[in-house]
Amino acid sequence: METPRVGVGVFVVKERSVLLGRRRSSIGNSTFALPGGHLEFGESFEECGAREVKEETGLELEKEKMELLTVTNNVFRDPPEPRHYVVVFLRSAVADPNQSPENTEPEKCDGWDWYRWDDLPSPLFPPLQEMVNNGFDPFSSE
Ligand code: 8DG
Ligand code: MG
Repeated sequence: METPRVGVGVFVVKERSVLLGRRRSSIGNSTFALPGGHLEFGESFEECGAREVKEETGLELEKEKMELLTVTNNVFRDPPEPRHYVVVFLRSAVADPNQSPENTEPEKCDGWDWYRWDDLPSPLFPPLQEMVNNGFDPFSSE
């Protein structure tokens, strides 16, 4: 029996834009999602978020300024891989605003780019689309 897992997603922000990439994955293939991944044993949410962003994009985050935004409970029922994730969302700026994202895991992503929050690409990863539909705004606490 599968058990729920913990995911961490990071809103890497720059002015009014967030970093998104098209997933290559059995879950949400070809949809635009945040960088992120699975919490490893012993990690803090912030350590996990910074590690995943570094692994997936090469970007260094401003670690001391990472903020906890929200938590969602996501059940992906579709075969071949039904999954249940509790996902913790963080927000962070990049340490060096001149550093550009790189597609360091091209088998997992088509490439990263900045998208304005009021002009997001389509299709979004369904759990991200649902957050948008619910009125979630990663900039509202600024
Ligand atoms: P890892 O093996 O490198 O640890 O993980 P990954 O392969 O990078 O995992 P992931 O699929 O990117 O993220 C884990 C789960 O988090 C994902 O399957 C579903 C959940 N998740 C959401 N929303 C988002 C999102 O916007 N981005 C990412 N990356 N994951 C998300 O519910
Ligand atoms: Mg990932």
